[in-house]
Amino acid sequence: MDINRSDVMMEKSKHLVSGTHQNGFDHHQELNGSSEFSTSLKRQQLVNGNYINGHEPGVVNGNHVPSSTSDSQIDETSLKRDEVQLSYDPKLVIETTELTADILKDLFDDKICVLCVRNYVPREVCEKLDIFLQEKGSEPYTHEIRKDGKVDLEYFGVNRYGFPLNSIYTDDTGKNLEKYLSLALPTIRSIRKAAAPYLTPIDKFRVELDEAWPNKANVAILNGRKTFCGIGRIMPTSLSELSEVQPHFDAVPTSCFPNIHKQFTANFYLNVPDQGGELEIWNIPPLDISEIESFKIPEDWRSTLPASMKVKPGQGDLVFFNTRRPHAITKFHGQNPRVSIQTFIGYTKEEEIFLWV
Ligand SMILES: O=C(O)CCC(=O)C(=O)O
Ligand SMILES: [Fe+2]
Repeated sequence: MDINRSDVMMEKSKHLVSGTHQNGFDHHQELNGSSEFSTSLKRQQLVNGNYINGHEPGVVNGNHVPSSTSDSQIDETSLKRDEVQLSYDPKLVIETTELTADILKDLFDDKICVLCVRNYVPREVCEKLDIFLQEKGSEPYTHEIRKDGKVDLEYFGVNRYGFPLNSIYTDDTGKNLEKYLSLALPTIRSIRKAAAPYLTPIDKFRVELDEAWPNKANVAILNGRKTFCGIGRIMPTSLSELSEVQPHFDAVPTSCFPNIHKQFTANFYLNVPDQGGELEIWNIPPLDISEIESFKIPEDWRSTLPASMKVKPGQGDLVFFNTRRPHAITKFHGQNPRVSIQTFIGYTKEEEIFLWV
């Protein structure tokens, strides 16, 4: 595994906490001391992606140690590696090679913040779909912003292939809903055709989730019809700053899915920029369903939040997290745009899963 492509780092300038563990950390260097932290770090270290669960990359067995945020050691886990301060609990960002019920449950219970499966999508599939999506995906993919009880759709430098559910939020004629439902399966099939003879990342994910999860795990149903999942997201380099400035959260209105209890997202990265383009996420409790529809993002939300965690996705990686935690994408440079396929995942109190976008 390439060292740079899987960086998980703390936002540089933000708090260097208590300092109990300010060991100079090198990925080939064992942490000294016998604290619980150093043990868990050896097991699950994701810093720079070199050691995961104590194994060399490529031979990770996918076992994960069920984690708990209640014994969070965030205040004790400040590490200094080069110029970067790392001060988060490494158990919050987990890599696995396999989607198992246990690891999914830890994510759904918010015991972990980010779940990654490196190289989930084979390179051939990334390349085929990257070409397809860059050619076809030119519509703006706007994001819903709640203002004074109303929803606005704003552009943050993401283009799309596929018609998303949020297009219905600002339309009360019903036309966009009909368009959304009638395009859902044809769009899924057009991406399937572009990836043939391989599986699309979403098809693989759907099957694996269904097999791993003990309860229902399927595409969502809206008005008795199957929804869309697996939208193409194309982010041109020149606009990448727009996604960084203001963190956001994603929360589908409960009027669409009355049973939704939590919302997650799965991103499959097909093309990634050389520098930047990290997923930045804040480990604060996900916004609650009861407050979410009236929650207004503060003007400078970023400055009110604690230090963030950053995960640098590599081509082919799957990154899975709770969308009701604030998150952003850092600006990027280099020749490659940032191209991904994404789906939301709803989770009910009955622990059923449904996908849509
Ligand atoms: O592209 C990413 O890394 C994250 C996209 C995002 O905001 C989401 O999936 O909710
Ligand atoms: Fe998001």
